[in-house]
Amino acid sequence: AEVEESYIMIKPDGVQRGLVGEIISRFEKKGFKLKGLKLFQCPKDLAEEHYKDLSSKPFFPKLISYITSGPVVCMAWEGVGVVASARKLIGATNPLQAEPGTIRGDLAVQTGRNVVHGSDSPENGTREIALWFKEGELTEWTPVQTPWLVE
Ligand code: YYY
Ligand code: MG
Repeated sequence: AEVEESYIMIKPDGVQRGLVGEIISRFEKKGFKLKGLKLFQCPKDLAEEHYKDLSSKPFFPKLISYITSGPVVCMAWEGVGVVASARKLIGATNPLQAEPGTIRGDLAVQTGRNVVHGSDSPENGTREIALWFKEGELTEWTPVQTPWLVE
């Protein structure tokens, strides 16, 4: 697998329910590298751009009002195979179908309140990070643990 980046976002329900530390911890413990992190009130136009591929779906208006209903935690994570791995850590879109051990499987009940977003391809990872973060908000650094994670 290649070094990739994924846009991971704790949705307003995750923030309101006090799950920020728990969710960040799962990606930290896995061994990915955090490159950007902020608490952010998402404006409607950004939510619509982020989810533009779903704009024709019947649930789109509810999705936009949910995502803009309170602060979200925006994160950029980097690592070998991070996009697919983060999707596995997050679990299925419908939390009732998500496996135990996944974030949604452990912490959520409904699709419309599924606590976290993760990019679905490396291309979208890069696109979404550019959409949600401004220049200067991302860091370049080498965690001391890197040689103990990657040969
Ligand atoms: O990538 P993922 O978040 O697992 O699902 P998507 O199919 O990209 O849908 C994005 C988002 O839309 C989902 O996390 C909840 C919401 N949604 C919904 O409210 N109802 C659906 N039937 C499908 C998706
Ligand atoms: Mg998606």
